[in-house]
Amino acid sequence: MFAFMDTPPILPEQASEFSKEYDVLFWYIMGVCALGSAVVYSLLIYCCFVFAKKEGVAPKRILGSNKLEFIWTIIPLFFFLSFFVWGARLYDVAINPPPESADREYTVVGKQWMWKVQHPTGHREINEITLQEGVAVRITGTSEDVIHDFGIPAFRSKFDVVPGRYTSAWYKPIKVGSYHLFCDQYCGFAHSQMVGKVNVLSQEDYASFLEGIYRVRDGKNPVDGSPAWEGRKLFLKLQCLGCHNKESESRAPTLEGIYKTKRALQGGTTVVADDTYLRNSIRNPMLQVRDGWKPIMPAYTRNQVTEEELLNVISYLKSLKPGDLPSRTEMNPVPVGAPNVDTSAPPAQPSTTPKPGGQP
Ligand code: HEC
Ligand SMILES: [Cu+2]
Repeated sequence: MFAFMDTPPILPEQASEFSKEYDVLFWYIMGVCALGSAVVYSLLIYCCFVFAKKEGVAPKRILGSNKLEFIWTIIPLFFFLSFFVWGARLYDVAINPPPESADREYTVVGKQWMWKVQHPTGHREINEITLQEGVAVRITGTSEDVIHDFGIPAFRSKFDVVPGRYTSAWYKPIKVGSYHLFCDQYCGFAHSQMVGKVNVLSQEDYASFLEGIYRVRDGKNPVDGSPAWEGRKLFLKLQCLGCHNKESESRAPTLEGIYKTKRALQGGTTVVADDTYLRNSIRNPMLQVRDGWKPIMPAYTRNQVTEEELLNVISYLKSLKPGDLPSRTEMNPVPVGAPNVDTSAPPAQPSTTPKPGGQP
């Protein structure tokens, strides 16, 4: 209908059926508003000149015009009502999933600061949602903590996920590709990192995705889902890096190559850094304080790190070889799943002071 609607710099790609209808309304409202302003401002400028004060000429007395009043009420009213009727009709489309999507319901749980997605087939994803081209799906969401908003600009869709409630939307992707997923509701410290990817795959690729053969990752942002990788994310999120980093040899041990080595403790004893030692070092750092270090490390309780997460952190610590520990400037991790992000070049951000106790 309007070819210019596809222009990428103005609007995101149209990747769902709904986005096409939505954009027509968007441009209609834009057009009417632009035209309306053009008329108002031209009249304003016109009147400035035509009715300007003239020497020796007494102005004519004007006592209003019902005809004019009528015209400038009815015409805008017509346009405003057209916005309303059209908008309401589209809203109706947006909130009522088509019947064919009935048995394809995805669930999504928002949490500070990630998206957990589950497919109707049971597949789980974090900060990613993989869909099949041309297949309509429903999505139901809720939140574990605060209000988040599951927003996909390319689908022209967003809906709040609210703790204690289920909300939903539906999509019918029409274009294979990778699109942005955002949290569209400010939700705290790392809100800006609560982003991800929407992968729309062809039928064939989607089938191999379900079988686990298809690699959705593009290699640039290796969200490989391994425990060590998940642990690395936690290590950054929990701000362990504030003390344990490449640069701070004086503040806390670097932890590189720590696994299975002998650790000298205060009091003259020595222990081998096995899994239990690593676990205790995090849950209860006072238990075994390293010789020569101040006991300043805060204990991380279950509220801060669940047992599951702790296992991941420990896998990460075990994987650390000399030179592996991120530098302080990586305090703000690269958003997981962010499209086109090169993780090999972390953004140079000013380092922040760590908050003992982990999460802000
Ligand atoms: C406030 C600074 C600080 C923070 C934050 C901190 N640590 Fe520590 N950490 C220390 C210090 C100091 C030591 C050495 C003293 C001790 O053993 O308690 C230490 C010791 C350790 C050890 C034992 C090191 C060894 O050489 O045997 C491990 C493992 C460890 N920390 C992991 C973590 C993890 C994982 C986090 C994040 C969840 C974390 N630390 C957060 C300061 C910190
Ligand atoms: Cu959020």
